[in-house]
Amino acid sequence: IQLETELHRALEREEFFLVFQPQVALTDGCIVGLEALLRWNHPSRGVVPPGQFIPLLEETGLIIPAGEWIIDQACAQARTWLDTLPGQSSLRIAINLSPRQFQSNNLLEQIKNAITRYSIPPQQLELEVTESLLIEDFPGTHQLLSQLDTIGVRIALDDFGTGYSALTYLQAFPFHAMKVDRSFVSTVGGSRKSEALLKTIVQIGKSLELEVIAEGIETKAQFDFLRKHDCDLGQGFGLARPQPVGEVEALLAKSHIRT
Ligand code: G
Ligand code: G
Ligand code: NA
Ligand code: MN
Repeated sequence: IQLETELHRALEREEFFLVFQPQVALTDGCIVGLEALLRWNHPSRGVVPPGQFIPLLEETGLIIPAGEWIIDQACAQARTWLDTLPGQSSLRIAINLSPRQFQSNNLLEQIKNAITRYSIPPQQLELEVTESLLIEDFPGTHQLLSQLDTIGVRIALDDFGTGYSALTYLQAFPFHAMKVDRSFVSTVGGSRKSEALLKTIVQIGKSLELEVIAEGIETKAQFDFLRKHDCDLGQGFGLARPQPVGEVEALLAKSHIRT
């Protein structure tokens, strides 16, 4: 209850901030994109991890105004980087969207407004959605995702493999990318069967002409395995942790990142 009252105030008191985790091309280690991740700087508890407050934002409906702030903030930051960092003109920004935000009636407007306000090339904005969204409301969701596809933004299926993973979703919705859940990545070096499964998931994505992003890369063995098996991009603590803005700039200044 306490936390809920404080969450209401967090937005107006500007206690939320974004950190960014690099998405790296496995072929050459270049940073292709940055995933924005929400943090809450609580006045007495310090930085609260999202697992502790995103569910509460969703239950209270506060994820709608907070989500609008995240979209605006991430695009504003992208504009700053596009303007100030030489050689980063094709940098992408990824934003997580909760299923609740799709029920807000003006998600499409929010995205259009942000890309217009900050002149973000639409193909440089990626929206991450989870399977739970697809399960909830098929017709409305499909239409909205198609409208987003039409304006040119990219859509990624996040945490692939953790939910029901109906493979039909992959071709029924206009996805540009598949994010392989880190539970599969963590099996590298384990059983032959689990490695075969990871390899097969990557192949499914590739054969559907999706960009495949592996999440949760922590070791060189995982990086090498995924690269060998044709995965496009990687993300994980072994490459770079989610970082505040200033540190991202230092990372972008380096030519490439490897495990
Ligand atoms: O950053 P971290 O790994 O602690 O995030 C934990 C969870 O919170 C993840 O499932 C992540 O997708 C979610 N999350 C982080 N930032 C955002 C955000 O801006 N919006 C939404 N909807 N979820 C987020
Ligand atoms: O649900 P989503 O995929 O958006 O969650 C992203 C979350 O995963 C972030 O909170 C981020 O902190 C976390 N994360 C990113 N890289 C790694 C990693 O290598 N290992 C683990 N355990 N978590 C990671
Ligand atoms: Na995500
Ligand atoms: Mn994920």
